[in-house]
Amino acid sequence: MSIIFHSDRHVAYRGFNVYLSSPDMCGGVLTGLSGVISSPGYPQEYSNNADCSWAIHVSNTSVVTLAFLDFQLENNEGCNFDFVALFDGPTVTHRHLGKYCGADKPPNIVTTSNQLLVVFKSDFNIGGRGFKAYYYSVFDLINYPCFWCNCECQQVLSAVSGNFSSPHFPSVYPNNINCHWSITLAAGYRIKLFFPVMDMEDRNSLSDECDYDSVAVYDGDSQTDTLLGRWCGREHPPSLISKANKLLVVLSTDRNEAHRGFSASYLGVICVSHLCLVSINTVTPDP
Ligand SMILES: [Ca+2]
Ligand SMILES: [Ca+2]
Repeated sequence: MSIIFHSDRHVAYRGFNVYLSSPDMCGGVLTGLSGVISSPGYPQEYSNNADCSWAIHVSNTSVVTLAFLDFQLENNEGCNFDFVALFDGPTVTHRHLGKYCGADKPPNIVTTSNQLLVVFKSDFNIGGRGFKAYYYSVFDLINYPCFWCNCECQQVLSAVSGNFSSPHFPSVYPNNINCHWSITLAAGYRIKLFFPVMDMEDRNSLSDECDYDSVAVYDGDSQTDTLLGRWCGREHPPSLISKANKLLVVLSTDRNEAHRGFSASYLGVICVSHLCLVSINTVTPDP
């Protein structure tokens, strides 16, 4: 069936709306965060010679879980007559996740990518109630470990000296992360920060900016405070001194190309005029 709609150069009306509700309609492309699919006519018996494909496509940073709520198809060994087949990607050439028939509900399926193909076929006779399943997208924590929750890299540091580094350092850092290290010392301290290692993706050669991956340092506890600098590539930041007792370090990475990252060390110092001394834990700073 095809529907062709033409309009000319002038005079327009509201148009029309078509509902495709034939019980034999099946398949489609689903891009919502979750959704329901069922065999044609469900819960009535599905038609013979059905051939339906649902391509489920969720966001790039997610994987798809499919759970069956009901399942009753003609049964035979090998599921050659009527079946539901699942593929770990958009086409039947992708990895086969299973082929099911009969009355046993298939197990829940989780893809390794953000796409799942569900194929339902029936042969020329003997049917069943069919199936109903729902899918939902689940955050892909394997490829995007820190994207959602900043789980590995949301740190508040309050010891008078310390070290920190990009996630997984000295192995490569993850893509798509946004990490914050917030150093807050007692009032009266200032913070001296230096980076023994800096190995990030290079600057964008067109803009000459650190557009891809970067380490930024702010002179305070938020990104609205003065930016002391933003670095990438193998540029070594100079050692930095905060104007007060707080510093914020932000690591951002884009979706591809990762390097070893950085390691950083900081010390609380007490400054009198231009002279800054490294403090010892037992010394109480003079505000
Ligand atoms: Ca059949
Ligand atoms: Ca990158």
